[in-house]
Amino acid sequence: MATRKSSAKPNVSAEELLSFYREMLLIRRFEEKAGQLYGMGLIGGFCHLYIGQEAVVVGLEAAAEEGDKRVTSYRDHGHMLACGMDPKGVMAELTGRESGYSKGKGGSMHMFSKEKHFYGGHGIVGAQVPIGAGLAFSDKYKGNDRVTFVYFGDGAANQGQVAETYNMAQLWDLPVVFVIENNQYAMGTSVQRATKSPDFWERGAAYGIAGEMVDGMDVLAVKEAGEKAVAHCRAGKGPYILEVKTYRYRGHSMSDPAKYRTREEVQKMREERDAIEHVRQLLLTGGHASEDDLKSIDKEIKDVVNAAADFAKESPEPALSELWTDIYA
Ligand SMILES: Cc1ncc(C[n+]2csc(CCOP(=O)(O)OP(=O)(O)O)c2C)c(N)n1
Ligand SMILES: [Mg+2]
Repeated sequence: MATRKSSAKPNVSAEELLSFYREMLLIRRFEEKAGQLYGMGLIGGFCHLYIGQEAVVVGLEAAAEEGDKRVTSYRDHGHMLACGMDPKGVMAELTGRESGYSKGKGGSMHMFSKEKHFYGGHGIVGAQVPIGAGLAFSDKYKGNDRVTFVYFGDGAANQGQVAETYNMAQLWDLPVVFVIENNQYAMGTSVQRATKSPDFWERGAAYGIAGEMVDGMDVLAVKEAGEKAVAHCRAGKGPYILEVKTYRYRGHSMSDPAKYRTREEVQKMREERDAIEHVRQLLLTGGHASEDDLKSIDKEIKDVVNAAADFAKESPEPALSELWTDIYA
């Protein structure tokens, strides 16, 4: 913790720190609950948890404005919660219930909210990247100053469609922030085994795209970098690449025993770099909250998550007739 650049930043208000704490904790507790429900057989199919990466999306959402868009991969629960989607609707979708965001027919990887400008949830690695550029194109075409956040992983960053998208986005000055969530693994493949050019943000230089790397375990640093990126896009200067260095504590998905890394590696990140603990310490040492205040926030968040799980469990499964609705042919 001692090496964090922003720990001494005086400019963040107590209110903002508290909201970061709440938002990150909501994601973590929600994901822990999803893990439990998965273990109980209440969630089927794939389920990719976001635990460890909370500061990325919370920091960037703090830099977003109403009407900005977001699109991401299958590791998407945190993005949905951070942009304000209802935990009840998300949990109900995870458990395949009719009150879920996709009426129980999409599951963990396929949820959308037009109201919150959340465009999924994509199971095909990298597919969301050109889609995100398309969303940004629509805003540019309409002449508004909205920005699209496209989130993708270190594994996805090696794909050809990402390079093609960079080229077109820069050519057309599209207002898109490419957020590479570098959690250091793509399933069981570490970044070191996947590329000899591990500083993903630097690849933007080949297309003339500005960018930078940021500590993704520090929500304040993420927000600051996000604001810079967004200002660049809104000013009509085209895309921006943010490589956010982060870490996932759990396996790739619920079925991954994570044998490709040591327990000590994970433990070290949890103990020394945890983003929620970082903000907790800032709140306590800055005198913005007492241990009791934080305990009551924890309880409040647990209640929200338990209510979401109860709502999901009590909600019926989709009717059989739903098999024939919302399909193309
Ligand atoms: C086109 C494609 N290839 C392979 C897969 C299988 N797959 C799912 S996730 C994944 C790893 C992606 O890693 P990364 O982009 O780093 O994202 P993370 O899971 O770490 O968030 C792979 C290879 C897929 N879903 N789609
Ligand atoms: Mg990854």
